[in-house]
Amino acid sequence: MQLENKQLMRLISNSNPLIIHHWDADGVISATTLASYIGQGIDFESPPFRYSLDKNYLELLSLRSENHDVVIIVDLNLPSKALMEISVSTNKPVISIDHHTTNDIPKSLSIVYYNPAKNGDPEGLWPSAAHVIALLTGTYDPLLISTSIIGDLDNEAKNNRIFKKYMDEIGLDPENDFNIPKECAMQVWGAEALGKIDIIKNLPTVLAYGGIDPCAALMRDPVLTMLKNEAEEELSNLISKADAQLEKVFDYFYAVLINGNGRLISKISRTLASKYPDKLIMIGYLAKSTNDASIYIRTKRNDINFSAISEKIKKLGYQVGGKNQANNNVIGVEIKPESLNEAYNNIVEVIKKELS
Ligand SMILES: [Mn+2]
Repeated sequence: MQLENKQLMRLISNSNPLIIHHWDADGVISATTLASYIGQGIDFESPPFRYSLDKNYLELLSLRSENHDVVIIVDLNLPSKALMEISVSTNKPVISIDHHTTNDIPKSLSIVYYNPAKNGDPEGLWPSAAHVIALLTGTYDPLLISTSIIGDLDNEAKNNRIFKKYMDEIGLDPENDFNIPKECAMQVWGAEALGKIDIIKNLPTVLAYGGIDPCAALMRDPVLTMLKNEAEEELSNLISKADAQLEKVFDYFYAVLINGNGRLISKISRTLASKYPDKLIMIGYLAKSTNDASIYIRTKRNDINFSAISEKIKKLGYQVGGKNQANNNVIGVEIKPESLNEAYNNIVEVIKKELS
């Protein structure tokens, strides 16, 4: 079910939700922004770095949602099947607020779906889910929303006009003061990179109800700082390694398969796609800390039919997500760790075919 903004806000303002958020900076800030608007007493949950929810997690959600009247899911880009499963197992209506490109729109009456970017976002008008929520609620911390945009876009945020607008609002220069929200985003990123879901889940409570400037709170947290430093060190090693092992598959299509401890594939793929703006980069990666395997396909080129590639990978039965923005085209595929090699080879073939 898709509601108008006003109807949606009437529903949300009077609700007492369990908020399930993505485990990245945008997800944490989306949950924080929504909670600050609704008020006290909200509980937060974030799935352990998985988009497919198993029976145990659905049971946990059912317990966690007992004292709530609705489940609100932010920035998670869950398949409609997973949204249905949550609604069925919690016996609660589900609201999903998102900004990812998708054609998997839930049809059920028990699910309210709000996603202004579902058909794509070529102009970058919906750079973060937290921005979508800020527009809905009208109350937000502009530094936090700037942080959410950097969380999703990284350095590309500098060219995003929505990001510039928020920086403007606090009197910060989008270029010269970029590091202020960037550092803030990196504090969340460290915990995400090292698979610390319990720390991540606790952040919206601290940020929404902690009573001090939220970015200052993130910067001051010594555990977050330690995790960030550790993750940054591993990241720079892995980027060099991936770069050195990157192999030409076909024309401008390059790929590499590597592994490491941290959940670092997104930043590795982003760095290499920026370093080689005229190439299509595919990275297969196993993160040992959470035993997650994934494949990221990324390019700054805008002349490749990414939705066609994405559809073909889906047809092979893989869990596919992604974004199609100008200069930020990405497909993320979740793989069972034991099938990473096989999936890597299959997807290389799909892309090769599509490009030739
Ligand atoms: Mn996001």
